[in-house]
Amino acid sequence: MITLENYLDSAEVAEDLKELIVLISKQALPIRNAFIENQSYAGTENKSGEIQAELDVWSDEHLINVLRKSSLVRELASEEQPEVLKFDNAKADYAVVMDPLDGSSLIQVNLCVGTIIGIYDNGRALNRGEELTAAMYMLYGPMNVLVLTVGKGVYVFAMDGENRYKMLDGPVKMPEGKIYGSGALRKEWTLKHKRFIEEIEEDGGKLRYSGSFVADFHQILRYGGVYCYPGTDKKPEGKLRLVFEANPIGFIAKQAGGAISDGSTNLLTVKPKKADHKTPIYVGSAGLISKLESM
Ligand code: AHM
Ligand code: MG
Repeated sequence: MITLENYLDSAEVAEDLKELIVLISKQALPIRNAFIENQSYAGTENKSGEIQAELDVWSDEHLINVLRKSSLVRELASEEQPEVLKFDNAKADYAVVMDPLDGSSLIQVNLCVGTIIGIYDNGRALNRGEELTAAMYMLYGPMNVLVLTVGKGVYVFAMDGENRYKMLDGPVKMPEGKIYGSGALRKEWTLKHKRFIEEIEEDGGKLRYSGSFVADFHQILRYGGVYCYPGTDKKPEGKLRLVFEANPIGFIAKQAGGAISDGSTNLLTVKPKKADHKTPIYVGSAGLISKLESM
């Protein structure tokens, strides 16, 4: 049995980075335990104008407090915060970007949701995705699963009854597959997006879209295919965010042999203009992404 800690030692990760990753991984349990108590909507909006669920707010505050107290983090950018937070107690040079609870509208219907995290080692939160030091997500589904890369391949862990993570699998190789899911209304899709999806369907593609990016991506990671949230004529930048969603997930996809794009450019090379920079997202099997980019 290989634990998360054993893996981080064997990957020769710096002690303070190991401490940070393990600390974040331990928050899966309190976050999950909070699901029953915090079911309603908080009545506030985040910077993207989305209504925040109580749980979005709770998970955000919980992670902010834990990370502030750790003294390991200099800057923190959260999907639920209007500005990048700066902590003056930092003894280390890590910056964290996070979506504290992705897919939170699905909690009430008991579908899978998760926490997305990216870690930079230069003390600044707004960087290109390719500069990430580590990226991970925790999925709250039938199992509590942790998917992690420290830039040395992608590893999957599952939580046991004692809040310890054991390795399930890795390094993970994303296959070329035919699962697809797309956000935005079909009637609003651009011609290029429509053609891309139709070609996947003609090739035997199978639709799987839950409304939780992190869970939908996890399926793509294991079975191959593509997750899309396209831009539309009305919203050319789409719905999802470069810093908190695209970059950590894209870094994991790349480490597993997949790719991420806005339809024409590798998103990991894009410098964020601001914390809530939105972008169309296509993430999945390398062959499908390169086909899209050449269309
Ligand atoms: P969230 O971070 O507030 O949960 O919003 C992002 C979510 C993604 O998880 C999901 O893929 C998308 O929004 C679903 O949007 P839609 O309902 O428009 O398909
Ligand atoms: Mg999200």
